[in-house]
Amino acid sequence: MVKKSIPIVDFLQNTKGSILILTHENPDGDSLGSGIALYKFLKKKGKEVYIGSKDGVPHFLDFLPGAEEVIKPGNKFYDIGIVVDASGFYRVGTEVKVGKKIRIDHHIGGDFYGIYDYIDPTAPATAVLIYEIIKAWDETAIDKEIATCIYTGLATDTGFFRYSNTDERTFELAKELVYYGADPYYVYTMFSERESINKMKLIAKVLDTLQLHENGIVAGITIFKRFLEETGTTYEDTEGLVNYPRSIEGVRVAYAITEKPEEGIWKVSLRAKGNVNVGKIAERLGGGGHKYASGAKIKANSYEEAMNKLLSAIREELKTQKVYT
Ligand SMILES: [Mn+2]
Repeated sequence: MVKKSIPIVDFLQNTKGSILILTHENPDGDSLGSGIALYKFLKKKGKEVYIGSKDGVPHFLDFLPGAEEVIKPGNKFYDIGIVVDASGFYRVGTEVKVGKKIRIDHHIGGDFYGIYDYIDPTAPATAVLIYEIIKAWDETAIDKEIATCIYTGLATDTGFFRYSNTDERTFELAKELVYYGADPYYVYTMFSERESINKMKLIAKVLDTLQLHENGIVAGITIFKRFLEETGTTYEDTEGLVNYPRSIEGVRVAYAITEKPEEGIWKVSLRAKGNVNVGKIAERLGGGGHKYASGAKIKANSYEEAMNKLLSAIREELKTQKVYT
């Protein structure tokens, strides 16, 4: 295989500056897996590098080798900031002091910082781009730990190889990562099968809010703040619940709407099944994301107002995309 020429590789090879890698807020497996993999690799290459996450490491990702080295970004200045798996530094969720900004990502659109950005919206996960960067530089540095982090990003962003972004290339990459030491059973059980009883109680409450709209094409759940208080859970435990309405037969668009009074907003997660682009629905609400997974924040004074805004955005976009025909 011919080695790809990637500008960010040259740049990082030649820099002596301090580097802060950043995940997006409420980091998922791809953001943290990608960030930690790059962090570990750059450290091996003798760079002064740090990995930061505003919200730390959630329980379901604390198995990632290197999770304990993740810091909360503070007031310190770093020469270079690299945001991974996010459409811009605004997604870090907190102010950071960095000189040069760089973005490594697979989201469509977003902010651009210059020629060292490495963005490919066709990649199933940002972890794939990290893998390409490492391979273009020195693939002998890939060890079991780095492979596990990259594999976690790839596996979680493809729903463990079930979503529509799963193709031949995804399995080829997974195969290489397993060769380098990633253990699919370990990653799956650590990520998916360490739930708390409290979370199960939260799921019961949330499923009780299930609603169908538009003759069953749209389904969604509501996560009220009081559910978290009543079950002793946190926002972290709401991750992935949107997959329940998505799993209903006939549903093409699924949503989860979460009450966040401390931010004065309702957070919406959207998932598509089949040929609907939910990224466009999120855009109508001022958010963004991918064709099959996206999100937005809705400002509203009541639940009814938030739902009206959400459902009209969905309706308008389903009309535009001719889903009703
Ligand atoms: Mn991702």
